[in-house]
Amino acid sequence: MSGLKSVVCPYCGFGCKLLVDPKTLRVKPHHGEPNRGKLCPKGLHAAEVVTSKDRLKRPLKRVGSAMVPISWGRAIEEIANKLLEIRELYGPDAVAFIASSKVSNEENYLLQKIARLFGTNNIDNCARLCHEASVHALKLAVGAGAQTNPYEDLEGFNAILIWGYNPAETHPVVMDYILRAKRKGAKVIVVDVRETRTMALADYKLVIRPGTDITLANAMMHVIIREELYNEDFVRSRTRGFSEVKMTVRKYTPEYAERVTGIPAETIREAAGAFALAGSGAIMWGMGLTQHVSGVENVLAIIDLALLLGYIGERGGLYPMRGQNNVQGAAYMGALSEFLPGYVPLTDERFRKRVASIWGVEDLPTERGLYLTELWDAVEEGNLRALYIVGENPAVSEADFIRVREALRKLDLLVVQDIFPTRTARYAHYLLPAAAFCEKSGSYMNSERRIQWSEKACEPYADSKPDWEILTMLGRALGLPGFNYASVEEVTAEYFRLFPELEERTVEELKNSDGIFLPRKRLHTWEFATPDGKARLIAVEQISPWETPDEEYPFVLTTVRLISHYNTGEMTLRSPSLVKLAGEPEALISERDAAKLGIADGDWVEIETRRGRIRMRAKVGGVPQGVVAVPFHFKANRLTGSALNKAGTPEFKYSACRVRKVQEGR
Ligand SMILES: Nc1nc2c(c(=O)[nH]1)N[C@H]1C(S)=C(S)[C@@H](COP(=O)(O)OP(=O)(O)OC[C@H]3O[C@@H](n4cnc5c(=O)[nH]c(N)nc54)[C@H](O)[C@@H]3O)O[C@H]1N2
Ligand SMILES: Nc1nc2c(c(=O)[nH]1)N[C@H]1C(S)=C(S)[C@@H](COP(=O)(O)OP(=O)(O)OC[C@H]3O[C@@H](n4cnc5c(=O)[nH]c(N)nc54)[C@H](O)[C@@H]3O)O[C@H]1N2
Ligand code: SF4
Ligand SMILES: [Mo]
Repeated sequence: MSGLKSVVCPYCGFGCKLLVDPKTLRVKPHHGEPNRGKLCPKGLHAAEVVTSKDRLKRPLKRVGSAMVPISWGRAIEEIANKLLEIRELYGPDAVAFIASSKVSNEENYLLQKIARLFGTNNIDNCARLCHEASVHALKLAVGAGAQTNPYEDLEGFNAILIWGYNPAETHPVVMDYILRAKRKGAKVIVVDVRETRTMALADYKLVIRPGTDITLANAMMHVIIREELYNEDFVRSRTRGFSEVKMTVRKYTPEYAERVTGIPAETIREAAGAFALAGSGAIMWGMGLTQHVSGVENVLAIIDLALLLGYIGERGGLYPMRGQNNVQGAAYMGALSEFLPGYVPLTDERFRKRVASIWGVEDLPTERGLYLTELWDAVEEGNLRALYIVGENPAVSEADFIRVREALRKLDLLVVQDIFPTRTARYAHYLLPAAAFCEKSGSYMNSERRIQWSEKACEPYADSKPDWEILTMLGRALGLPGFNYASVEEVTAEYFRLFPELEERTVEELKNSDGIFLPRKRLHTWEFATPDGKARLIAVEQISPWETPDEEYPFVLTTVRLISHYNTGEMTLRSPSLVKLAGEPEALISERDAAKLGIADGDWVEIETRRGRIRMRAKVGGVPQGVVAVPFHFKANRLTGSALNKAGTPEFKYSACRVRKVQEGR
């Protein structure tokens, strides 16, 4: 044996496995599934995060304005006492927990167990900022809130429609699957508000005006129904709601859609025809659809498109490509304020009581908890007094973050458990150092719902501890039943008991496999997960963004991702190789707008919204007139607005802004 440890990549939800040398921490790609010998730069340089000298070394406690060392035992005891005191005074819902889609299934499982045994459903994770609109739409339409097919199926489909999603930057390794499909003749259609790197390989490039996606989807369905290209058998036998959709899309002619979306009517006809005639196809989508006030409806529209064509099971798949390395696992483990583990509704009495009995109590709270994005108003209103955050950086990742920072400052108790002193940690009363990804073992679930075991490759840094150990101590200090775990495997075995598909499986089996799909590899092949087994075609109309451009703020601002930066940058900005690769951030502006404002490549510009302003260098080209795109990784959320969609996700992808040339960056 090589002695290399098989570790799940700590970055994106594609879920590559890294082979880590325990002595040098050097990384090589795993040659099996899912990454097949490939890694992107982030995975390749992941060890630089572990060895960063910025790592948190020991627990710290705020005393006045200073953070002073405190022992683990004292820190946990004081935190538990404070939480109990707040519960005594204000009730359990005055406390909230933010779980982390960066940590293992076991760790997410333990945190939501703590929250619910403590008495609250105030438990959430960054899925709320991300694909929760997809979860809600999928639940409504097909009954299950997750990706339907494995990555391997992508290679067999005749068409791939990529919508508001830029995997060339965000899931680089899935691009290999798309390229292999293309080499076999698959048609690739890309819909985005700008010419992305992903678009470079498209047969059909649809550059759309921000926020007009429903109009495009409806126009494509208009063409497909009109030209009788839809799958009549499938629609009749496996769906309900066709006549309403047919009626709704009648007025969305390609000519009408051209005026709204900016895409030529002929291109819409051709793309719709090509997708429908392919005979099989995947739809892959990302934040370009979900991060709008119309997020749920945007996703419903493209699910309708797939259902009309019968692109389900062997003939197609729905791919809401998940963001963080364990965001899918966090959801399955129940770290969401509206669902129990497995996306089971809180109101499902049978399941809830079963979970309660496994945990040694009678029942669990039934009322929906606060969404992550609702916490800040709750603090302002005096209803939320304490927040326990594991691996999340809301002071940077939440919309209109000035408001969030004010709320963080007002809390009676803020605990931050992270590997780094994050921007959020500046407001913490207690700062707990967590062990990083390869310093602990546990299981993770990637976007295709594959549970993978991640091995420990080295000892925790300084006095840091694995999150599951910290949470076990906390559960015990709070006096909750069952927090006696001596190993992470005991937690794995416990969560296996919650899922009928895993009940018979063992942790050993998981360790010795290329992963286990939960609940199974392909969903909806024969029937949908809805009560009657049929999918719902749900007609949707175009919905306006929350804040539209006007004379004062004439541009549309969108926020996007870059390959070598990751989310709030706490990890990637501490990785010297990635910082070197990344170069300086740039704001994209169209040639015409730049000429009008006298802006040239490399000039400093100031971008301002009703919330705030930031400065950045300009890059001319790549976006249509009227649109400005900035990377989200730095201070973009000084600008964004806090309006939420039905699933609680902010409209990160649409704000009204103005732009001017300035002399310098500060
Ligand atoms: N390198 C890197 N990889 C990452 C991450 C990272 O930060 N860096 N983050 C991870 C996470 S958490 C996530 S959720 C995923 C996200 O992965 P993606 O969804 O691919 O990420 P984004 O760049 O935020 O948005 C995708 C695209 O939406 C487009 N867009 C914006 N507005 C609209 C619109 O109105 N309509 C349409 N059709 N398109 C629009 C943008 O131009 C952008 O190209 O990436 C994951 N992978
Ligand atoms: N404007 C704009 N804003 C956005 C978006 C956008 O597209 N535009 N996208 C949104 C989306 S999709 C997402 S997912 C969010 C992401 O928002 P966040 O989840 O807040 O962002 P990250 O930077 O990924 O933060 C993860 C944190 O986990 C810590 N961490 C890493 N490993 C461990 C570990 O093992 N244990 C512990 N305890 N901590 C660990 C890291 O140090 C880091 O502080 O941002 C959202 N915000
Ligand atoms: S594609 Fe995603 S999982 Fe794979 S190495 Fe890159 S960041 Fe890691
Ligand atoms: Mo995300």
